[in-house]
Amino acid sequence: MLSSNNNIKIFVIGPPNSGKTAISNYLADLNKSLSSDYSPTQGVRILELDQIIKTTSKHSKKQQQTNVSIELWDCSGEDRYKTIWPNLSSIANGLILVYDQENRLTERDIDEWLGYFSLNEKQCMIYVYCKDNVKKGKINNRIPTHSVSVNEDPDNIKKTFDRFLTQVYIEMQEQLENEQRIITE
Ligand SMILES: Nc1nc2c(ncn2[C@@H]2O[C@H](COP(=O)(O)OP(=O)(O)OP(=O)(O)O)[C@@H](O)[C@H]2O)c(=O)[nH]1
Ligand SMILES: [Mg+2]
Repeated sequence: MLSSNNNIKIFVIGPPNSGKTAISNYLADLNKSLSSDYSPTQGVRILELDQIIKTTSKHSKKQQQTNVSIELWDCSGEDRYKTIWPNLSSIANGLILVYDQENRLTERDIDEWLGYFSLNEKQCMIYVYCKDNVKKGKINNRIPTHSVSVNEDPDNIKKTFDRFLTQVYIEMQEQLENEQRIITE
């Protein structure tokens, strides 16, 4: 299905109380207006943000900037909603899996969560949410994984999110080009 490249839907999933809403609020600049008490998300809440993506043209090698509107789908971590995610998979352009550093997910858990969405590895990223202090160290997940903290090092969330967004955008462009090629062949 051909889709507009300037609207990017990123789903934020993971276990309950793992930091999905905290991270989503930070990315959408909502931190100041909301209490930091834990309040479980019901179903899904959609946060909107605008961003500029910088890429290099494959043909002219020139730098180009594109204004994109992003929808962050901050999903509930409750089991009862899990059956809904595969139905929404076709509209998702990117997926962020969040888990708490105190409640780490196994490779099997990670595969199960990512399996609700049929996206490729370039469209996925993992955040290990650290409530207090960020424990550095290499994490061997097959998907790019970053330890992040809203309180301690929020800039790292922004930096890694921007990089991920560019990668998702490039992947969307490539998929669109492939679809167009199939149509015109
Ligand atoms: N700094 C900050 N912390 C928050 C914010 N929202 C939640 N938290 C804290 O972050 C931790 C995780 O909470 P959430 O991010 O709401 O958890 P979640 O993964 O969205 O949980 P579910 O919605 O139930 O699936 C809790 O300890 C909250 O107190 C926020 O806006 N800012
Ligand atoms: Mg939430």
